[in-house]
Amino acid sequence: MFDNKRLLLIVLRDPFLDSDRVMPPLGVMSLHALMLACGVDSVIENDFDINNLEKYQSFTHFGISCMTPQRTEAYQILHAIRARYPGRIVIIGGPHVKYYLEDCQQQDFDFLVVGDGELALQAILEDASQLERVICMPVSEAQMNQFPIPCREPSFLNQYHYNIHGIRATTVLTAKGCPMGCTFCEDARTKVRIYSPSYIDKQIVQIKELGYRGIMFFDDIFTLSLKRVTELTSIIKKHNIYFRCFGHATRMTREMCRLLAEAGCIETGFGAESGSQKILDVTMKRTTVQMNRDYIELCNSFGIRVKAFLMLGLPGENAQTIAETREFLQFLMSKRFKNAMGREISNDFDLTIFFPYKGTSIRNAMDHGSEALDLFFVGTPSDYAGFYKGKGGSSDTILRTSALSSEELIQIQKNLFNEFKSYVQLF
Ligand code: B12
Ligand code: SF4
Repeated sequence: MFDNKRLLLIVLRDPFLDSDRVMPPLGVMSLHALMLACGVDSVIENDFDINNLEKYQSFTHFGISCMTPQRTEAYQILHAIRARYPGRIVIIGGPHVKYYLEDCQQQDFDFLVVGDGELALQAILEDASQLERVICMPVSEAQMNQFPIPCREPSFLNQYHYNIHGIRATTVLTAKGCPMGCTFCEDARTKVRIYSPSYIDKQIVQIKELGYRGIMFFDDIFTLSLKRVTELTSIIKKHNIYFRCFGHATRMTREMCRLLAEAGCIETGFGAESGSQKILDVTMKRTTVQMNRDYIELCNSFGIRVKAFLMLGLPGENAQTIAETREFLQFLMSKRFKNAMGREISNDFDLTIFFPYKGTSIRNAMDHGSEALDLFFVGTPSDYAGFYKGKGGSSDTILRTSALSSEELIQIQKNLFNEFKSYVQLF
């Protein structure tokens, strides 16, 4: 069925990031594992050489994985393959296709895969003759758990360098999707599908065998419920590892925090978003500033460091909301506590400037010219790469509010960074 098919899965570069060799591309690693299991001769390329296309002569299919800031390279590669190897099948998938479908359709891709890639790629490789150009084949939770675990070939994985408190670490997903409805997020209200204990266990075993002792659980929200955290921590505990995950202030409880700490959690990331209640209300985050402060206190009391993710430039940002965010950072960053290794450490934060991707409620409101929304474009979004955390903490800024210009937002971001990053005491 898959005879004589050779698939090149292309992971694009991120020239705008400090490094694109930190977190490995789990989506592509999953597709690669499935393709190999189907008998397709699949290869991952994360350093595509557009000036040496001879290298790729033997491939019959090219699958490009794309996030919105990478679209320019994706389209350049498409044009180069078309010119050099007419007739070969070129597919685009990944988060960019989901919300920028019209943009992708204007390009000459053979297939555009919206959302999950597993069944779609299998169908294309098997027999593409009857397929529509735009393919959407969602995977059920049962199917997801039948697929092979992501391929963590050491020569590939070891190109990515990530650590948690100095411990060599890599990533795992225990679930996909998020039930929350944050107005700035593309993943809002996406179906939650969870991986089975054995699927997760297999990955931890594999990762430990590769010599890693740290794991970053990359689920949108790891702390979805006490039941789930109980299940997950009972699996993790057996492996004697340290880990990091994402929490949510509306879900975190003392019991949950205790289970996390006992299983080796040494850090949680969480979307604090802003120190201003007015802004939190606009994001529909369903949190209060006090809940965010309690979250920090609770985690720290169990020796868990908190990395708070904050944004500037959300609707209605002004001098008052900035002052409240500054106060929140002061609270977060002045804390000192002992971690699991008995060392005195501080919390940490990221402070980016909001970039309104298509598919988010805020962007939809902006595109419909909502008068009530105090947020305005200062340029045309498609002219911007569209990253929010680039080199040296920079953000691609295309917004202003009625009170603050985009230049002022950038300056405030720099000032707060300079002021509070000096508080960081890591390990
Ligand atoms: C882990 C992660 C990262 C990691 C690793 C990225 C990577 N290469 O995988 C790091 C930290 C590097 C990262 C960086 C950024 N990220 Co990110 N990231 C995520 C996160 C949290 C999980 C991604 C993941 O592993 N998902 C699980 C896998 C299984 O799913 P997947 O990757 O989507 O792949 C599936 C399908 O998309 C599809 N598919 C993917 N590729 C292909 C290719 C083909 C050929 C086919 C057929 C199908 C297909 O099949 C896969 C399996 O089902 C998502 C949010 C989310 N929950 O998805 C955001 C997310 C993808 N990131 C996002 C953004 C904005 C960024 C940054 C721009 C942020 C910044 N710094 O400014 C950068 C840009 C990096 C870049 N590559 O351009 C946005 C993307 C928005 C968009 N329109 O593109 C998301 C959706 C977050 C959000 N809610 O806004 N990110
Ligand atoms: S920001 Fe986080 S909690 Fe909110 S919808 Fe997105 S993934 Fe879910």
